Amino acid sequence: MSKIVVFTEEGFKGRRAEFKNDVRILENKGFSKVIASLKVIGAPWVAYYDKNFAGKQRVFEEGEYAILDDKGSFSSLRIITDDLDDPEIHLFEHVNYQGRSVILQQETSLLDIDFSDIASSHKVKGGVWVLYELNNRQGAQLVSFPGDEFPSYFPLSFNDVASYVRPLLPKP
Ligand SMILES: [Ca+2]
Repeated sequence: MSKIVVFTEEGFKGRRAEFKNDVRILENKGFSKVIASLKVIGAPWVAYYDKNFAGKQRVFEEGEYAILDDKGSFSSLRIITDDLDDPEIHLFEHVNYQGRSVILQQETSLLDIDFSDIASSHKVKGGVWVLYELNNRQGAQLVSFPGDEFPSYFPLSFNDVASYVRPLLPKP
């Protein structure tokens, strides 16, 4: 059974709660902007700075996270139950799917394909994708789901930022 266990202090200490379904408003559970460590069992989750799956975000795959860079920041939690097979994302140089484009089906450094700090819109044809501000899975993240179409990164404060992308992979 997939779940996330959250704690109000680093090192899995403090108050604790377990969730098996999306939590749109952590405040209602008494855990708004207090999560300091967490454990993920099974399916991956996305944690968001704002309620209702908005604002800055970070993906957590199965594992234990004793210390969080984003300690005390999260306001909502979303479990990823989407089909992770056949990942494919189309990135575009300009907003509204204009300009140069690339089609990606696997983890890619955008520096290697001369597309770093360029993307302004995208369409996800399959899988769940994580876009990163910096190379090698570093910096701010943007998580996008199957069928998502983002015509502009400006509202997301992610324009001409992405340097690295990867699909989440299904468990063997
Ligand atoms: Ca651009």
